[in-house]
Amino acid sequence: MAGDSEPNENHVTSVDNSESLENKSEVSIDALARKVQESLSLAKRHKFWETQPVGQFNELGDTSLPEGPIEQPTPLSEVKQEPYNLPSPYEWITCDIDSEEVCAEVYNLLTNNYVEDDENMFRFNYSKEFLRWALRPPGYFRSWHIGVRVKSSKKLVAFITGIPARIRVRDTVVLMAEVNFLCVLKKLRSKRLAPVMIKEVTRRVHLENIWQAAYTAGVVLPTPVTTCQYWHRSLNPKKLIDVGFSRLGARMTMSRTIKLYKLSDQTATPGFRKMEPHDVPAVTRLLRNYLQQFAVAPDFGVDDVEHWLLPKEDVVESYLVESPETHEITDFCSFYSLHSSILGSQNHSVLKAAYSYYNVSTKTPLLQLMSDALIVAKKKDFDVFNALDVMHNETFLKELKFGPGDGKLHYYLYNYRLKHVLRSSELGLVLL
Ligand code: MYA
Repeated sequence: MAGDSEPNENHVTSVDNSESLENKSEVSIDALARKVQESLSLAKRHKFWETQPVGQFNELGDTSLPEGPIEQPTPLSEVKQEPYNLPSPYEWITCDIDSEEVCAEVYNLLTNNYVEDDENMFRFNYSKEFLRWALRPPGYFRSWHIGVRVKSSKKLVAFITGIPARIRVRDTVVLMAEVNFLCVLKKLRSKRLAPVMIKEVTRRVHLENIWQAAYTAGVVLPTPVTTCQYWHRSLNPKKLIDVGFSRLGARMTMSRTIKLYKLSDQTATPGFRKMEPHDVPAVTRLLRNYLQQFAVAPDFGVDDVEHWLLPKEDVVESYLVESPETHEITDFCSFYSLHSSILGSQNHSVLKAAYSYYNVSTKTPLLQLMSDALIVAKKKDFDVFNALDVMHNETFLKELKFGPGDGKLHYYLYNYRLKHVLRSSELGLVLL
């Protein structure tokens, strides 16, 4: 998550060659090599994921395998009707995210236990309104919002969710579950609870006759369809440096850094304005057309655009360009608001981050559109603007002074094989 304003140094581990190997027999070198090989493959074994219908590491590069579902659906009557067994102190619950009380429990679990950066300096802090938005798209299933409680105390200790989505993979639109917010209380980690939770969400997705899923993770699992990198654009460089999110560049002073990241007060594009409800049909047309060019992208209808892209205070922001002459909607940009808790700072507790969502440029150059997005994000008091190198984002990142982050995000499909790993620019899907 943390972004560096200057590139990291490479620390190459070197082998000590001071003692010549010449006198040692080849056998012992062979044995050593085998040992290293074994320990490496042991470290890479995935006891759970090896049992799942996902592309496996040993299949990578095997283009004889067909693209598409790995396993065929089973008749619904054969889907297990009862939940999977949990260790005896725990019980399943279906979370009613509409309930203020349940939403607060989920919020607290995630705020204290969800994703952190590698150095444990920041932790995602999804707001309650964000969670409600993320978990209740058109056609959502309440049964896919799954919690685990301690039977005796009723404390919520784990969570996982799915939401339905139509995702196009090349020419085929596949009904999928987008799985997110997998979280186990810190104290209960490494007890193999996650595989049970994944199996339970899979069972509940199967009960709705859906057999594929999409998800992202910071960890490498069998096997990513693509790997993306986060880029960060400082909006409030002083705060970012104060809290250790970024570092002062070499030969830079604070005042030069502030000047470097300064943005204009006014957006530049004539006709640039906030999206309104009456724009939904035009934005749907624009977005559908645009997403067509990517290998994997959502198949958004008007209801999806209304839900995912109509501005919602402190959750999602969308702007578009309406031609002053023709009143045609020609371009669109959006970002969502996802703050992080700052774990060790005296002066600040929240890092306010805007995340680039879906952007479409047909008339306004993408660079100019995103420059305007930065200006409105700065006005709304965000500290940083984040973007993945998906879609055409690479064309504006460097020029708009984004710096590469140290985190990678891997995208996965469940029960759907792609013949080739995708470049991140071939991906048209942003998961929250
Ligand atoms: S990504 C966000 C994940 N959440 C966090 O990073 C929050 C902080 N971490 C935690 O809460 C825990 O560390 C979690 C693991 C819960 C992540 N995705 O119980 P364990 C595998 C998938 O002993 P714990 C998101 O939400 C791991 O490789 N698998 O481990 C998308 C090992 O399996 P294997 C993961 O640390 C989630 C096993 O779990 C992940 O206590 C998509 C160890 O289990 C991960 N992020 O708990 C889920 N991390 O031995 C898949 C570890 O094989 C959905 N593991 O290596 C699949 C589609 C399902 C629907 C299908 C429908 C058709």
